[in-house]
Amino acid sequence: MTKVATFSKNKRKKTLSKQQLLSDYRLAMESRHASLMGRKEVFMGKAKFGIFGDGKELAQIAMARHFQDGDFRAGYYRDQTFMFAIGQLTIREYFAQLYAHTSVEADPASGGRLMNGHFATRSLNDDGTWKNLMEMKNSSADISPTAGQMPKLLGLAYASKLYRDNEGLKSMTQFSNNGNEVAWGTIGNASTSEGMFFEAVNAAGVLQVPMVISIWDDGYGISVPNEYHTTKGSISEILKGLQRNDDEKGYEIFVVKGWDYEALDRAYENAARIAREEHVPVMVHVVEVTQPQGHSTSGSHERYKSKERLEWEKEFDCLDQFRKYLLENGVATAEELDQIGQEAKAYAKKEKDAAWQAFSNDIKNELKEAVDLIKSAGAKSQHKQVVESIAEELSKTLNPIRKDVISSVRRALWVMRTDAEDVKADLKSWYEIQQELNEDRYSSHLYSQSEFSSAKVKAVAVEFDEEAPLVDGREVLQACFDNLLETDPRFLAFGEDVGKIGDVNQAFAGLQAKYGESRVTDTSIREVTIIGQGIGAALRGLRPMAEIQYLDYIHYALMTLSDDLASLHYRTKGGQKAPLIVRTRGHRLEGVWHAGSPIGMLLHSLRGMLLCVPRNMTQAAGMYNTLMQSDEPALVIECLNGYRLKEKMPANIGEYKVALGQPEIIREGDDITVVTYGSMCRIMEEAAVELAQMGIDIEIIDVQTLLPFDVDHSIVESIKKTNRVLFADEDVPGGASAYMMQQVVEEQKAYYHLDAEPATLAANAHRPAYSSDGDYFSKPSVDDVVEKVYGIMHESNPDKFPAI
Ligand SMILES: Cc1ncc(C[n+]2csc(CCOP(=O)(O)OP(=O)(O)O)c2C)c(N)n1
Ligand SMILES: [Mg+2]
Repeated sequence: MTKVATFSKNKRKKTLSKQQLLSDYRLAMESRHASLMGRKEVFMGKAKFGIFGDGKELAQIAMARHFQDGDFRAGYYRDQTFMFAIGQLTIREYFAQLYAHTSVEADPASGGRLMNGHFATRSLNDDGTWKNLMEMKNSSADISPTAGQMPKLLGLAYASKLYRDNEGLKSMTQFSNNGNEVAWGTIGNASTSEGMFFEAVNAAGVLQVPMVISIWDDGYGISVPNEYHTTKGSISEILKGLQRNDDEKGYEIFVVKGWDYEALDRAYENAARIAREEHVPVMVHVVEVTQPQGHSTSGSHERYKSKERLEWEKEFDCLDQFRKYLLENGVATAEELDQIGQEAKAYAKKEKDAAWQAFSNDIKNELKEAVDLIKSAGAKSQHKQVVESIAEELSKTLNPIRKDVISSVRRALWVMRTDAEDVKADLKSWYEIQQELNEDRYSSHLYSQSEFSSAKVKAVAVEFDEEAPLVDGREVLQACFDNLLETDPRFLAFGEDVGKIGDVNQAFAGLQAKYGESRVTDTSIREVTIIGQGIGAALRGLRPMAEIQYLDYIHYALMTLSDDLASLHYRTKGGQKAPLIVRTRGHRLEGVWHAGSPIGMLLHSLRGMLLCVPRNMTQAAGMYNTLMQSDEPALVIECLNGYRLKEKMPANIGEYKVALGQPEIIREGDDITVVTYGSMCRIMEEAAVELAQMGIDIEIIDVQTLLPFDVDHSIVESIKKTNRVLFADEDVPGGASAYMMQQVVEEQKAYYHLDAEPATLAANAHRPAYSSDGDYFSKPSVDDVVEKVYGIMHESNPDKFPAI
């Protein structure tokens, strides 16, 4: 049965000290004033958008009281009071983020990159090494999509289970103390309608992990009331079946009112104990929560809430109820509470003003420098008047932002384009310095900039004994994974069918029996939380390999991969990392949902991750070895049709490494460069034999990784020799083949070495029809390649290569 934690008649039962109660009241008031002031800042034009935690203060203070060092939060934009309460956010930092202050000192969560109310602690030192997470209270970095926090919440809790169950991890004391850490989630009532919520909640129940999920139920999701969101209008009501009992494992579920201080404290005390000690997930449905200022600065709630509702919200504002409780129990007098309220307001204002000062001073200084430089350049310019008027106008900007400054400089330089260099030299060099600073402010840390960057991992050549046995490709992977499991206790693999049978293609065959269930593990069918399980575990120092059984099913997880994992390092400006390896298999599958080739979609949505497309299992294993030496998240797409093909077993399976971003020439030729990857490499090799008989000698380049792409610009060197190029893959036309073309023709300037139009060869725009004929008529075949290449040769020399 759902346990309803109630507290009746505002009578004080629990003995929290007067000091504690009043300090809670002060914190709640400070947070409330921060919300009230934040909204005004937006309306005054000092910030772009604001979303605040007013109405949710009391529950968050109760939750924070039971949050310990080493614990992790995964929550959403209402949690400012919680972050203040655990000491991981100051009001000044809160406002710095509202203003988008681009300094990590000012806004430690994101260096001004995230909208306000997106919280994060810094798990990493500046050099990319881990801090001791057991000496701090931790928050994963928030994302905006509703319920997007749920997948990684599961993983954060799962890590505790791993640390508790896996003997090999006991020495990792900077991440865990025997798995006693709780992962605390928060979510809005309306967001519980998302699939990710249900998937994560079910998975946590199955896995029995220490996760406490709080639902801040204010009855609305923007303007839409609960009756439109949830069957029976109550999430705890419909999830009653999760409740554990004497015979079955499950959840503890509490329902508690958001204005009931003591009930909240009791609920969270119990929740923390049950989750921490028993590793049982707990749900705390916090009802009767209000939204004093409505949803966000984008609108007002008077438009959609009834008069009665608004009146009720006024009466049951948690701060007013808390005040009543303190008065009725004689904890403080009205005057004392008024005094605290005034001090809280003054403190919030002081901190807000300091944040604004710090933010605007940085820009004002830049503005002053720019005005002076534009003016002095203008004095010597042939276009004195225009240039000086740009400076004049810039100097008068109200609440200037960086764009005002930089845009004025650029325009001044346009005007002075015909002036001598020395007239504008100082302005130009200042602008160049600013460009570098702005690159760091707005565009750094998409990938690791530390010693652990994959770019720093050097290639180690694969070696074969003379008598190297020919084995199935999957056995090469199996040997690689066996070695990783043996040598690195942080490494673990999970996914659908990965455990008992060792994945559907048996690269993990026998490894669960050898290393145990907590290292090689079956999961239920739930792609997005498989990824979340990996992100959370990686955020806590582990090296998970999360498997998506077939590439086409990655769509379920794409949002989390794109919005959360790929952007993590960037959006925290290097404050967090989740070196998750996502393993999957694709290319050359058959059928509408087994095409295995939406590579452009991945390339375009996963910037921030590495994208590896090995042509065989030997290369794949070398990439896994590289990834395990670095700290960046990666997606590795193995060739589905390659597991049973014969490869030589490497002699140095644990040591060799494939450097990322290094294409390999797999066949040399003089007539045309063919750039491809994955299973198309084999198609190209077959086509090369046919073309050779026609007197055409193709050079085949396997790019090996699409992100990064040919970091040393080696492909253009091949084109300098052949003067022709074809980019080929199994994606849609204009998909990854167009990306490769842009990289080589534009970035590497291959254009200047081409004698023929650069060409692409891709699959048809539709998904492939089923079976071998469907494949033949949908995806590029050997025949298609031969005709495409021959056509290019015909264009350049019709006499030698007459039309077929
Ligand atoms: C996936 C997604 N869809 C829509 C939005 C826009 N949006 C932002 S907040 C919100 C309402 C969320 O309501 P609830 O979960 O109850 O949280 P509350 O804001 O009420 O605390 C919506 C629809 C979003 N952020 N993400
Ligand atoms: Mg809501």
